[in-house]
Amino acid sequence: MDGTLAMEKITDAANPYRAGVVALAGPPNAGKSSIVNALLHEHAAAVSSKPQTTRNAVRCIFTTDEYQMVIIDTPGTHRPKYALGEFMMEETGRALESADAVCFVVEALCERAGDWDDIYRRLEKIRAPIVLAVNKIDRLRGKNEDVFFKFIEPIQERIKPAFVVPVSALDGTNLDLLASELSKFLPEGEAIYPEDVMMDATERFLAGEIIRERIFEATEQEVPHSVAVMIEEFKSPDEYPELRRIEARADIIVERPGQKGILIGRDGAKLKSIIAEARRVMERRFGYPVSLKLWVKVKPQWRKSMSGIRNAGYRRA
Ligand SMILES: Nc1nc2c(ncn2[C@@H]2O[C@H](COP(=O)(O)OP(=O)(O)OP(=O)(O)O)[C@@H](O)[C@H]2O)c(=O)[nH]1
Ligand SMILES: [Mg+2]
Repeated sequence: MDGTLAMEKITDAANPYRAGVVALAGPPNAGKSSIVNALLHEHAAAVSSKPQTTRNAVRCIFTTDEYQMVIIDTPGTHRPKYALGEFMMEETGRALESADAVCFVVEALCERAGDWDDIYRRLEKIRAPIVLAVNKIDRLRGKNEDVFFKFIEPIQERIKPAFVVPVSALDGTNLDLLASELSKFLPEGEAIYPEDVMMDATERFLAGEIIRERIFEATEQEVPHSVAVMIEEFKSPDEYPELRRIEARADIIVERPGQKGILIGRDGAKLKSIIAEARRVMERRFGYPVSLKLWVKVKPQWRKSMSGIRNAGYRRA
């Protein structure tokens, strides 16, 4: 018998493959989606400088030779004001319940850390182990380490994390360490998804997220939060080989005529630049030229009622 082969088998038995679910949770704007994207080396989840960018629990898949981690990127935990916020918090709640481990992501030295009581109460109900990821540490360069330890002390006391990792989604600091610490909590088992699958989401959904992300970055105050994107048509050459490009058409829903005016801009300039940006991102993501048509429609108070949010595409997957 070949000695090397026998050795490999023994090693495999000692390090069985692991597969399971990690939920990434935390306050809005902490950088959860950015961490997912940095881990996957792909612009998978929507990211913006505005809080409450993520609205659905999005399953992303990180596969290595040793484990497959299904990372659920969740909407940032906040006290909902409207039906849309309630939907978002249900998404986060279900993700937390289904997780083998929770990665609690906070922004280093965040000034709102005193307001996280609701989040702590949620985490206290969870049985899964918690890893604390303190993100944006690139901003701490040159600062005294004591500031960092003073910041994390009350968080540690409250959630009793199994491990604390200072990370930066921006420059990649400690992301490997974070993934390997989280992987230790995954149960033994076969991979759930094929190894080349990076997200459990349709291209149609991703297209909507890309457009919404561009709108979040291009608008201010209430406007981004009042926007929903509904993909009305999405035809890809993968499905329609006679096409040479992706043909997508979407409605942008806003709550007030004034918001429609802002999104369209003078002579349509704002909408044109949103279309150009979204096309650029979609072309890179999907690997085809993209024709994109957007219409802005007003649906008063859509995010304030269950029927409103359902009609805007927010329903339980
Ligand atoms: N300096 C710095 N900025 C970061 C880092 N990670 C994320 N950001 C920025 O923080 C902002 C929020 O990032 P997101 O990834 O959208 O945050 P999120 O936690 O997913 O937010 P919600 O989806 O709203 O809950 C964006 O402007 C990011 O570019 C980091 O490590 N360093
Ligand atoms: Mg997010």
